[in-house]
Amino acid sequence: MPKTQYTKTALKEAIAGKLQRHFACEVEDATKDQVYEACALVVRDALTEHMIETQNEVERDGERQVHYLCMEFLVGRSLRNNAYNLGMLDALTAALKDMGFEMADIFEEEADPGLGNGGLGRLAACYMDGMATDGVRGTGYSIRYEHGIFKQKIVEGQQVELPDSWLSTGEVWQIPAMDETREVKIGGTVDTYFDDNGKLVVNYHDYTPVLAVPYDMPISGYGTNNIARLRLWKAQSPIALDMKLFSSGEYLKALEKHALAETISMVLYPEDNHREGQSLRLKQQYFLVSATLQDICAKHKAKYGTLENFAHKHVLHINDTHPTLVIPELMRILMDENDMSWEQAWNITSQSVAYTNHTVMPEALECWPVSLVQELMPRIMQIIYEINERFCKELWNYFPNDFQKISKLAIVADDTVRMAHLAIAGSFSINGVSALHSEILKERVFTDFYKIYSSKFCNVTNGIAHRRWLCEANPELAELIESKIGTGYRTHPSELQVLNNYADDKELLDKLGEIKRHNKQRLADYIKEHNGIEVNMDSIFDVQVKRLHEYKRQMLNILHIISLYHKLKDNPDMDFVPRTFIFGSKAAPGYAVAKKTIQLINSISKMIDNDPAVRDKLKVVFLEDYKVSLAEIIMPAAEVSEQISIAGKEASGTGNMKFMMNGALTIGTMDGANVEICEAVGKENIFIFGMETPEAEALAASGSYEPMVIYQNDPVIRRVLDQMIHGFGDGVDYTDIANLLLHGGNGGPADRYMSLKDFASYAEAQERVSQTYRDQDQWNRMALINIANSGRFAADRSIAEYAQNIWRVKTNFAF
Ligand code: GPW
Repeated sequence: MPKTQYTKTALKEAIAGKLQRHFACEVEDATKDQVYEACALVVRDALTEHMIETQNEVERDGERQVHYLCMEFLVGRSLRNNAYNLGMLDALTAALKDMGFEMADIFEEEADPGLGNGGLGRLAACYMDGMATDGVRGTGYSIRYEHGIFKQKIVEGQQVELPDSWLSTGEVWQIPAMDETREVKIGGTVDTYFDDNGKLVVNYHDYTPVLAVPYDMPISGYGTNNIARLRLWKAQSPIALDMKLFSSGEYLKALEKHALAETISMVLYPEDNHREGQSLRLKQQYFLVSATLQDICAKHKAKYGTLENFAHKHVLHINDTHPTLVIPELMRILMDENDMSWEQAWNITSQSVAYTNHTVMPEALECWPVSLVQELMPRIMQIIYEINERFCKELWNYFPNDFQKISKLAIVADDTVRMAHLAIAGSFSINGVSALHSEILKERVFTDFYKIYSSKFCNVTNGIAHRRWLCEANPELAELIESKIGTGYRTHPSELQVLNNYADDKELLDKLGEIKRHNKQRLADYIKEHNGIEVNMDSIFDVQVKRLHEYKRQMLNILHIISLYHKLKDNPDMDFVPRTFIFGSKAAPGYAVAKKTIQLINSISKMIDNDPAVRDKLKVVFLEDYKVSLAEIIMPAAEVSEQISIAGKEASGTGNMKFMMNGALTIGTMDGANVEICEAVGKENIFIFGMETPEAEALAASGSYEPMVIYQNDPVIRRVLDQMIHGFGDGVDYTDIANLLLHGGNGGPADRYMSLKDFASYAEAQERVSQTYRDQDQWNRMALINIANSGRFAADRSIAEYAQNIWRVKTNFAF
């Protein structure tokens, strides 16, 4: 437990002190942003103290450490989270109240650090929380993007991207460690030879040096002083070198190199589940990997004098293939800088790296042109070639004479480097992120690799930071839970199961309904303020928030909404359970269909809101700029959670877990972690619909799917699509979307993700949702069962599994 106790009086004094010293002002004159900063500084003092203690301990006991590399960490706001974890939230709230401020207003001052796109980045952040809490010695590594994910504005129904600047309020949580600055070499040429003593010599020429400056964010855990450190690298140009070039007259070259260096950490690529193949992105990847490994190796050598025991002391965990260059980069450091043989270096490398795959979408599997890798990191390309050569020889033993198979599995082929193949060849563990996804990896995506390396494959189902997503985001619900089962679930989330005993406790169920209503009201107020739409508090709050992607099938939801609109238009007085459909989603700026889908949602929203015949029963709201802090308002207010991807494509999903934990009921396909949610709550407490994976895959493979036939035979669908062609009264033409569904386009088949095929089953499940909602006792009972069985989706549990089964490090978590 944390040793320090924080009293209101002590905090007031500390905050006043910070205000004086940092802003030269008294509490009475302080603005909200100054108070935020002062609070952050007070909290930070506690964190840095703990971080030093944790670092000293790691240094002292020399136990195996986990290094978690990820191009994204969507950490969310820090002030409330740290205050909660340190056990000072109540005292801080009271202190601020005394000083004349509302805690919630002060939290609002903090910008949401958007250093990620969606699920992948948020997962990494949840895992930092889990590592800190479980007592795992973990460090996260990423890039300190100056601009995170863009800020989304909706202008005339369309997404407009604005740059996001988070550093002004985010900097306070970062402690620079200038003395641990590293240099990364980009580009140039390299020559290698063996000298007279048989020693490998590698010479670099004309490369661009880029400084990697570390900024450390201390990530607190709950009920512990253990800190997980998030090290963010900032790219900087080495000024001194530029000056030399300036004086020798190479003015342009100096400027160019300077600019190149600094752009590396300028912006996060906004594509989710998609590779763009930009050269700057590859530079970012190598920058992250090289700086991180140099850092780890330098410290290791300082302690042990050798890297021979590296694999005993470190795990390099790569979050998807984006940091796969750790494999050749570690080989480079071991061989070129530490005189190891290939064999020794390979043993160490392949015993240090563990890889998590997060997608089966072919367009997201990374491949880099050999020419680009060659140009940007020539020595790394040499090493990859050699890895490939040896790997193909190994494959030959398994598949003798099968040239076709070997070229299919090779790391380098058709002038591209296949990052997933490199990751599999160079790691000791490969895992998927839900039971279903891990099976699909073994059986379909990496079938032949699985034949060779079956023992390397495993599963760790994703988990979420339940303290952030339940205790902090939904304090009223947490209080209710704690009044029944105590606070043990905060560190032993499986204790939530005790709530199953209250499934028939009418008083508790009513209370649950009341709390949901409060949270709905908060969201309704937000919607009123931001969208100018008045929502019906008695309607079902039905939510789909996630990145916009065709495979996630926001389109299926939309088609169904249009069909409900028609139903109501035909029969305005029908007995209809009112529904508010809420969307929140960013589209990659270059993803035209996704952007048009956002526009479509907004066109429908407007049409319905302008129609007095339906607008009290049906409503569509598109919430602008979906992000972590907005999700913290949405999750507690949701009643229906839309998890409707086509089966077999969503690796796991994590929003599904956040909703469930807040008592929303899932309408979903048997995809990703939905399968395990269904197993946890039982089929009677979830609304499952649609094709399952084998059926969906068989139909896609057969090439016999014809959405046109469905259009011709199903009058409901026909009317929906006809309306899409005719438009929604605002002059925007959606024929292109209708065509994509009926005829295909962009090189893809008609209705690639089979929304029409699953439509009838989805509509039927939605009808069950409405009928169930009529019985509020029954609904609340189902909500309770969802909450009670959500404990297994806590990140603490996932981290404990990684620690036990993959990393082989100790954890405090008790299963
Ligand atoms: F393509 N995921 C994501 F695998 O949010 F890299 N962005 C990504 O770029 C990728 C995956 C990548 C998501 C998955 O789509 C989601 O199903 C999963 O729950 C999440 O990663 C965390 O594992």
